[in-house]
Amino acid sequence: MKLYTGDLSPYSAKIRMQIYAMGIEDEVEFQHPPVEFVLGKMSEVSPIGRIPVLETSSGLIPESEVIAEYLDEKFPERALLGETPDQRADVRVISRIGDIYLMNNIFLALGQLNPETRNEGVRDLLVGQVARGLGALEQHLGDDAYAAGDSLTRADCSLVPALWMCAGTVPRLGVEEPLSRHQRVSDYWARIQENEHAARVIAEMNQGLKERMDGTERRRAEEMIAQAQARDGASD
Ligand SMILES: N[C@@H](CCC(=O)N[C@@H](CS)C(=O)NCC(=O)O)C(=O)O
Repeated sequence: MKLYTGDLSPYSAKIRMQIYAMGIEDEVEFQHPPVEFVLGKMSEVSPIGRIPVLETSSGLIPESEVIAEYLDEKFPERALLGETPDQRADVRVISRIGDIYLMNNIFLALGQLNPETRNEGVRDLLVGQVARGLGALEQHLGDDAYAAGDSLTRADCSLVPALWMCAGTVPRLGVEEPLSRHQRVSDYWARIQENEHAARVIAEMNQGLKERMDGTERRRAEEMIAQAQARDGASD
């Protein structure tokens, strides 16, 4: 299998963390997304047009949560969904908080990062939704070492990139860092960063952010486009 993934992509980081924690790195090859992604034409490859995408022998699977379920079903002895129906429900709820109420709203707010062009109404609406999601998470987290019990589950894989964005991206919108208002969430965030798989994807996202800021990502994209044009030219 191949996973189309980007270091900076939090939804991809969620799947990479699951793969690391399941110990199935030998089963999945990581690849930069194809040139269509760079050209804003990823929907020509995968209709939803976003990463991560998992390529299997039968085709392409988009959507991180669907990929996560697929990997758990493919390697059931290593699944990270929890032991009982109640624990699995808990894992799913926390994962949805990470994906839908935190990451999705922060993604929508990315267009408001530039203070020169920022629409504060849009920013406040979305940051308000993130605050509401964190309030819900505060009530769902316990004092266990991990998000849904005493072992690592997919809830942690979704929360790590989501909280990384809350801690690092939200303040770049010109608002206060939102985690510190929630004691359990803050304590969890401090704890989970000590986990080896969490630390690994956090380092990868930080590297991806550095490469975006210092132009490395843009140069890589330009090279991919030039190579694709050369290939197209050669096949004419
Ligand atoms: N719901 C999707 C969201 C994926 C997503 O938004 N991916 C971002 C990168 S982290 C992306 O591909 N953005 C490109 C775009 O929006 O065109 C999932 O869970 O996989």
